Amino acid sequence: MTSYTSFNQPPPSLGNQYVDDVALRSLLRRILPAEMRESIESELHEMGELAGGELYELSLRDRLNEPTLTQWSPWGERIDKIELTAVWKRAEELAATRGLVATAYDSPHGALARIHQFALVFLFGPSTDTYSCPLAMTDGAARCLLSSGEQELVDRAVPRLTSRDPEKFWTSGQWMTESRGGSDVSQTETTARLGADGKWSLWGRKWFTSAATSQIALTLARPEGNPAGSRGLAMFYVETFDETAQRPGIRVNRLKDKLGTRKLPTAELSLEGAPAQLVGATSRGVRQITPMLNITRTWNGVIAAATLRRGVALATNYAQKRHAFGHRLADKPLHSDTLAGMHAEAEGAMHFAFRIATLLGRAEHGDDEAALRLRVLTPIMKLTTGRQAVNGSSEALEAFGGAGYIEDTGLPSLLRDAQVLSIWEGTTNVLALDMLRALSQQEAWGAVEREIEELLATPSDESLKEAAEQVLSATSTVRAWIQETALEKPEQLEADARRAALTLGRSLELAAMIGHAQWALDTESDPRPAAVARRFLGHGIKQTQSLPVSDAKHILGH
Ligand code: MFK
Repeated sequence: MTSYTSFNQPPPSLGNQYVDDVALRSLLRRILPAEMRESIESELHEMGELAGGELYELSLRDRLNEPTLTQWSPWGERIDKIELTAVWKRAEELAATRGLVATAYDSPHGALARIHQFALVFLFGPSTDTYSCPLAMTDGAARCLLSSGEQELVDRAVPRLTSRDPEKFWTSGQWMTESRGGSDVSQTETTARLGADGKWSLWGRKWFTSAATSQIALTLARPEGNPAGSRGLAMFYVETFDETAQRPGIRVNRLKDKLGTRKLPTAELSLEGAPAQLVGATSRGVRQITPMLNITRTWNGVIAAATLRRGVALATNYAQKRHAFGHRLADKPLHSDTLAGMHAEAEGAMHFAFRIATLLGRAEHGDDEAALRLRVLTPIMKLTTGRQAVNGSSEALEAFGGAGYIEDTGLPSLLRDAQVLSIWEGTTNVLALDMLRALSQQEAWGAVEREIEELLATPSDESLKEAAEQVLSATSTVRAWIQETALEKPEQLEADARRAALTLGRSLELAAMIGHAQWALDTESDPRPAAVARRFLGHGIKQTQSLPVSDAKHILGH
């Protein structure tokens, strides 16, 4: 008689996500002073335990639950109530008590506070069904308000945005996207009206508002009478609930039906006289909101790296259990080769994201050189890691064969959730163009070159020396190309922007890996990071530099 229970596949499991992550721990040993590392070690350990244990298990159990919007009470009152999922409720509480935002603002570790914070985020993110989204915006809003110098608003909101008390903690939305706007924010149609009482109200429609349960939002609107275009926009602060817990002048029209991030309530809103406070001047609001964009883009990169790490952790664990063709998958050369490649991509992304976190911390503590570097490097990091997360998550699913395609393994959400990382906060192409704008500023190339020099240091290992030469060659080729083409063929330059950005992004990742690998060899006699860097180089850092615009036109029949 056939037994239907004779064969079953072993599911992947996760251990403590801090303890198991040799790459993260190696990085932290290099970039944090020993005393600081020891002082935060127990926090990281506890977060690693939550991420691999309670939160991961809860997210699997709660897989089918999604947020719901109830627009009307049974008695005909418009209520627009959004009910969150179990993981989000738990994540909200933990985010406050564990200081996922607060650590960046109240840590005693100065410029290194950002590393402390993002190490926690890196562990927390992949087990919390994209709760990183409201936290990223909250961090961005705190930074943006602090930069604005609007003391009354700072006093009112920042202590809540950075609170460790779940009862006081507020999150923020970032309402930028409109149906005509999208990436082109200059087409924003929402207007701001100044009443006779000297108070502003907002009128219009916001098309994608992530985490629509947030207590405040920063948004863009055009003060009545201002000219068209992005310079005619101003930035506003909105409190989304009044003292009776109603949404003042804000209607939630529906929650988006998205490919992924389905636990994240992303709403379409109508603003029908929503009370708002102007932040800064009555124009140039895009510039005013950029501190928020730069923080959320940094979070995006850290989460992209963490997503890659989660795929690698699950696939590596599974390969140790699953037998096929008479062997464990982990002992099959081709599968091991694929896994090693996934580790290399994940670690490249991690090094780049944490490097941006390092520079962010320095810039926030008055280092102008770090700020100069960040202006060019943040979009490059965001777009490079975003693409890696999509490709790497696809690879992670494939490492499970058919099981990776089955919903109740919980695996497909890795890929679906990763896809947003190259879309929101500026698509790959929008950020590549932003990089070109940043690189056109005087001093920008100098900043990139000084960054690469600092990352590479002076490798003495032969293979790392060779890799460093490839980094220098790739970046100087891109520089020469951009500078020549900008003058002679601007249309061609625009068409090549993504390729140039990805070459720079991968070169910067490799540079960071080389510097780290040499340190690991010298101080810990650890050859692993050098092997990882060589593997990453083996995947290639240079994109084809230029493909003729004329060919693209022929192909598209223009
Ligand atoms: C897991 C992590 C989760 C993350 C949270 C996700 C939440 C999701 C919420 C969203 O998705 S919100 C929507 C996000 N939308 C975007 O990111 C818009 C994408 N478009 C761009 O980024 C455009 O480049 C941009 C709208 C900024 C272009 O604006 P403009 O006004 O058409 O162009 P311009 O002239 O380049 O920029 C205006 C000013 O800002 C200029 O300064 P000046 O006025 O002094 O000349 C720029 O130099 C400055 N600027 C632009 N980008 C900057 C910046 N300054 C610093 N940093 C930047 N990144």
